[in-house]
Amino acid sequence: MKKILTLLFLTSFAIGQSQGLISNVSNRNTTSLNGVWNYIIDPYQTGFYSFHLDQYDKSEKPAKGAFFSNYHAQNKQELVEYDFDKSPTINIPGDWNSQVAELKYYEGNVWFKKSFDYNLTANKHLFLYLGAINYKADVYLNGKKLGTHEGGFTPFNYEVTSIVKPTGNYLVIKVDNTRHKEDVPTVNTDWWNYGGITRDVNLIEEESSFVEDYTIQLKKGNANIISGFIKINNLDASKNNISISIPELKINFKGKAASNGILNFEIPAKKISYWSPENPKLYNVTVGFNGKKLNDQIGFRTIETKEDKILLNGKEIFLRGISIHEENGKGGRANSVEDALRLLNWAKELGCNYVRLAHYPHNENIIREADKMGIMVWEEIPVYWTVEFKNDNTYKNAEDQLTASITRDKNRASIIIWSMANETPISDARNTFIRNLASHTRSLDNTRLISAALLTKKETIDDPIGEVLDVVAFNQYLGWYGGNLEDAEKITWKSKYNKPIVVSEFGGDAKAGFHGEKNERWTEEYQEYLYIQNLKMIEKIPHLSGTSPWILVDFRSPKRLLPGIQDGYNRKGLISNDGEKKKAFYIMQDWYAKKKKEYQ
Ligand code: GCB
Repeated sequence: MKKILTLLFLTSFAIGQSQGLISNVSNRNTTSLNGVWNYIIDPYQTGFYSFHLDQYDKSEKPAKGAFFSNYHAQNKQELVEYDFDKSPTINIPGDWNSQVAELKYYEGNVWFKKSFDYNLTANKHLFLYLGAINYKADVYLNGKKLGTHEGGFTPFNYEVTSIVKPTGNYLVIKVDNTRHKEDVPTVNTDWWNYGGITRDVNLIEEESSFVEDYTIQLKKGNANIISGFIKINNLDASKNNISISIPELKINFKGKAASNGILNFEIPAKKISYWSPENPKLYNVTVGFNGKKLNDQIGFRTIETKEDKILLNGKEIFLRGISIHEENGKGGRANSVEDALRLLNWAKELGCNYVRLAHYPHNENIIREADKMGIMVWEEIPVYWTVEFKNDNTYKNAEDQLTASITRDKNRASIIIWSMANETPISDARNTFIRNLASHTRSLDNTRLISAALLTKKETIDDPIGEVLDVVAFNQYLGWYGGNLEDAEKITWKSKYNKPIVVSEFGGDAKAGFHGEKNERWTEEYQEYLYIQNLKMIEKIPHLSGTSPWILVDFRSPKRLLPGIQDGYNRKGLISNDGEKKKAFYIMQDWYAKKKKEYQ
């Protein structure tokens, strides 16, 4: 009987397809699969293709040589040329480059395996949730393919209800971080291509009909209405009772989902204590459905632009920001709450009320911590430099990454800006690509601002994309890639747009502890002088509404090769990767203290 049931399940669930993304995972009933996993380095993809290059997972009965079969020799005579259980181990989450010396520069295929037991209660459903894998993942549970996912910084999930067993499960993931021109990002980036399962792996247990996702935010243009949607996965019409409660606001809303599983709602609210850097108020919000409650901690605030000003809760603000890469200071990817606090506390010390999380969606921990600390966030997708703007698949890939980031983070008050791209060269194809991303973003979330970090020519902001942006941001490197620092005060900027302007990058390299004259490149004094002069120029930029210098901490980049100075690091950090503050840190700190007073 059990066997028949299993078979029925197998046919009634789509295997190999990623389901709708489940949000708010940290507040759900999860079992972590983090920890020690076995890995096999497979540069020739021996576990994926036969010797005549037939892809094993395309055949009905995969060969035992297919690594996802996790096959073990049955007797002393049998030929099997791999064994996960005798292979080395690695910590997950974690990139392979910083954990295994021989993989420091490796770009290619690595297989990972985790064994686990799981007792799934009858009638419950189980999902495998992967926080991020860089770049391409082929995922298999107990030898069955769940799917393939591309994009190194966004989460995805698969239903595994029909596949999981009480004991002896084996989850196998092939990770490939080979760079390709058509990918997002493309082959050329100024950051390390960390490979691996870089974020948390969780099993999520749910009822058969459950709250998959929701938006609970202030309605655009109305600070006294909380609106959004609740999306039920696998709606069971006999249990269609949804509730939203926010006890502190005396909200106790009840409603029903339409037959497509979606409830759209608007709830009037009084006396909301609005979220801001000075008051990072988060409300306990509970979504109830089918006898289960899902909690969240949500802040409410408005963010809008009026002519050339950015208004938070109706009041003009200046974004005192800093750009941040997702690195942990130990030469690897950041992921933990501890990593997030280290970075955000430095930003706070610098006097920031805002961070630009460059150049891809960072882990959810840092966004949640920013929510709690009252730090506003710019979130970006890796449409960086020269992705293939004419390629429809590349567009689809970028749009999917955007959708996943918005789905994951849309209830975080800290996020005020979705960024579409960084330093992309103007062309018709690129303009269309970014316009389409912008309208896609607005269709998913009309409450936040849209921006992109642009390039400029001759101190004039004149990029056709400016038309679709709410905030016009641009990067400039006076005194580093060109221009004379002595001229700083004389330089005047012009903008074609009467919109808020943010200088999303400026800066220069300095090796911490290396001292000299202010005109000696790579010294802390050079960087300090560069900041002093750039700020004199920046202060006069019309419509200026914020800055996010490049960058908080030195970060690894394969493009930065100068021995004794760079040694594989971009040294534009205000802080070294060992945590040492450079002189320029204090210039920026003073300037932000001044700006804070101006906008009080
Ligand atoms: C830029 C890029 C950033 C680089 C930086 C640099 O304009 O946006 O990713 O790391 O310049 O250091 O050159």
